[in-house]
Amino acid sequence: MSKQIVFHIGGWSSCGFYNKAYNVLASLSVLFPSRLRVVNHVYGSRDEYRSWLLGEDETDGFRDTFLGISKANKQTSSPFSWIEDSGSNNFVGGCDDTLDWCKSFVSPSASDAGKEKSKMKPDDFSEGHGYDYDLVVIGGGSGGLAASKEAAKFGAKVAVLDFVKPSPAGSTWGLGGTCVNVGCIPKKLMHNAALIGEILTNDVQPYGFNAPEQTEGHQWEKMRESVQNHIRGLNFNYRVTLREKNVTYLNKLGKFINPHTLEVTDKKGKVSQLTASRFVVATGGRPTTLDCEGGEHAITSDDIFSLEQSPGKTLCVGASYISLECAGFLAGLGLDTTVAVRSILLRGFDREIADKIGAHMEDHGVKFKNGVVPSKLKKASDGKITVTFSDGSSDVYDTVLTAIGRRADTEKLGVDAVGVKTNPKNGKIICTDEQTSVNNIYAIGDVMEGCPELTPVAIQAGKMLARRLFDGSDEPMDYQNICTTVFTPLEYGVVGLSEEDAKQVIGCGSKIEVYHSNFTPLEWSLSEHRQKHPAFCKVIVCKEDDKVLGMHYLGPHAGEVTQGFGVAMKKGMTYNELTNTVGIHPTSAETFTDLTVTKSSGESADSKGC
Ligand code: FAD
Ligand code: NA7
Repeated sequence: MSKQIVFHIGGWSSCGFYNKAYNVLASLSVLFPSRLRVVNHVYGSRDEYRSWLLGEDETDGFRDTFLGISKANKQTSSPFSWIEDSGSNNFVGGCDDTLDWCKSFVSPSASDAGKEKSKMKPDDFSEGHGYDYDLVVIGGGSGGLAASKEAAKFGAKVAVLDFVKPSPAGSTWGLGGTCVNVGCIPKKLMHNAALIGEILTNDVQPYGFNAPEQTEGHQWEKMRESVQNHIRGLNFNYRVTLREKNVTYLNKLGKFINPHTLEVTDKKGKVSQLTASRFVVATGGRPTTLDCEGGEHAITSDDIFSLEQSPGKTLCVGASYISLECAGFLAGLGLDTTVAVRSILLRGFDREIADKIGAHMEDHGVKFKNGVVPSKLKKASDGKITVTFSDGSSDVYDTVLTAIGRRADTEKLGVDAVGVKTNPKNGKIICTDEQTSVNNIYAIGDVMEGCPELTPVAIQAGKMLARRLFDGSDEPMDYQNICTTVFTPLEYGVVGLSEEDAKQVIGCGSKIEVYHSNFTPLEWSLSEHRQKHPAFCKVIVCKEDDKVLGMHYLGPHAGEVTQGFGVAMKKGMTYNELTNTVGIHPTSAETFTDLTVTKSSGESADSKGC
C-alpha cells in the first residue's frame, strides 16, 4: 500500500481561496483516509496569517523555511500549501496549485505512488547569493533552451550562452543547437525530399497522375535554400522567445574558471566574466572526424545540410543511424551513394530490423562496402577525392561524409579543472540525476554520460531539472522506454527492448514470445515497386507476466505510429491490453492490435489482409 501523504495548508478563515482549496482537500481526506491526512493551519485574520507566514518585516516567517524555492519565497497570499515528507517540507503553492494537486491525486496515474525521487544533493543556493545570475546555462541547443525558459518561468534570473565553433570545413550556424541547424530538422526535411521523389517516380501513375521526368531533375540548390530559410526562421524565433521569457541570451563561448565563475568570449574575441549560483552544462556534442591520412578532406553532418552544391557521388563512412539516414536521402535524391561499414549496420538496434533496413536500402540504390574503413583520402585539383580502403580497394568520390560517432563538447570548457568528473573516452559528464560531482554544476542532453542522444530527451531532462532547482519538484527524469525513429528510406520506429536485449534481460529466449507480421500498408498496395519489401511489426512479450518489452515498426510514418505506443509502454502495457485495443482502419498502426502469429510457431508472418 502507498504511504499516507501529510498535506499542510495555511490560510486565514474568511479567505475565499483558502476555503475553496481547504474544502476540496478535506473532502479527499474523508474519501481516502489511508492515503491523505490534511493538517490545517488556519488563522483568524489576514494580519495574523501574514505574521505567521512572513514574520516581522517579511524576514523570519514560516515561509523562510523554504529558502531557495523561489516560487515559495514569492508567495504572500492565502493559502500556502506544502507536503511533509520524511522530515522535509515540499512546497505545493497557492489555491490553483493545491486544486491541481488534488486533481492529480484522484487521477488514475496518482496510484503510481512510491515513484522514485531525485537523489540531488543540496547546492547551497540561497536567495541573496550575490552572483550575477541564479542560473547560467551553457549551450543554447534543445536541452539548454528548454532548461533556461523553464527556470525563468519560476522567477529565476537566467542567462543562456550559445556559441557555435565552426566545423573543420568552416560551417557555422545560428541559435538552437544541433537539432535545428545540423541535425533532426534539416535531416528530416531532406529525408522528406527523398520520399517525395520516390512517390513522384514510382507511386503516382496507378493513381492516375503522370510521372514527371525526374530525379535527374532534382535541384539540390533549391532544396538547400528552402531548408536553410526554414532554419533561419527557427533561429529568429528562438531569440524572440528567449526575450519574451526573460532569459538573457549571450552569443559567447563559456569556460569555467571556478565553480561559480565563467570566462566568456564573444565573436570579436573580447573576454569578460560572469558569475552564477548554479550552472547547467548543455553543450551537446560534435562529430568525430576521420583519423586517417587525408581525413581532413571529409565533411560531417555539420556541413552536409548547408552545402552550396549537390554533394554528387558520395561515400558515407559509418553504419549507424546518422550515416544510414544521410545515405538514404542522398540515394533518394538520385545521387550515387556508398556506405562504408566497419562491422555491422545499426549497432545496438534490433538485428532482424537492421538486416531488413540494409536489404531495403540496397534495393533503394545504396551500395554497401562491408568490413572496410577508409585508410587514405587524396584530393585532386578538380576536388574529387580518391579513397583507399583497408581491403586495398579504392574509388573516387565527389564527397566523403563521415558519421562515425560524436564526442561531447567539453574539451575546452574547463569542467575537469573545477572538479567535474568526465568520462575520458568520450568527454561526457558523469551525473546523478543531472547533477555533476560539483554540486552547483548540472549537465543535460548529449553532453551527459548515459543520456540517449535525442532532442526530446534533452528537452525533457532540461525542464525537469529546472523544476527541481526552482520549483521544489523532486521528480527525477525517467530515461526508460523512450521512443525513437530512424529515418532511413524504410522508416523504423521503436520503443523498448530489441529481441536480443529482451533475451538477455529476461534470462533466456524461451521466456519471451515474439509476435510479428509482414504487411503492405494500404497506400503502397497499388505500387508494384513497393511489394518487394513489406512493412513489418514486431512485439516482444515476457511470457511470465504478459508485459510488452519492445515494439518495433518498419514502414511509413514510423515516428507517428510509434509515439502513442510509448505512452502505453510507460504505463506497463500487456500483450492482452494491446490486442484488446480496437484498431483504426485502414492504417498501418492497427497491425499492432492484431498480432497473433508467434515466431516460435514457425508460421509465416505474412499478413493475409483485413
Ligand atoms: P546541442 O543541441 O548540440 O546544443 C549544444 C549547443 O551548445 C550548441 O549550439 C553549441 O554550439 C553550444 N556550445 C558548445 N560549447 C559551448 C560553450 N563553451 N559556450 C557556449 N555555447 C557552447 N535527435 C532526435 O531526437 N531525432 C532525430 O531525428 C535526430 N536526428 C539527428 C540527426 C543528426 C545528423 C544529428 C547530428 C543529430 C540528430 N539527433 C536527433 C540528435 C539531436 O540533435 C541531439 O540529441 C540534440 O540536439 C542534443 O541537444 P543538446 O541540447 O544536448 O545539445
Ligand atoms: P554512432 O551511433 O556512435 O555509430 C558510429 C558508427 O560509425 C558505427 O557504425 C561504427 O562502427 C562506425 N565507426 C566508428 N569509428 C569508425 C571508424 N574509425 N571508421 C569507420 N567506421 C567507424 O555514431 P553516429 O555518428 O551515427 O551517431 C551518434 C549519435 O548522434 C547518435 O546516437 C544520434 O543519436 C546522434 P562499429 O559498429 O563500431 O563497428
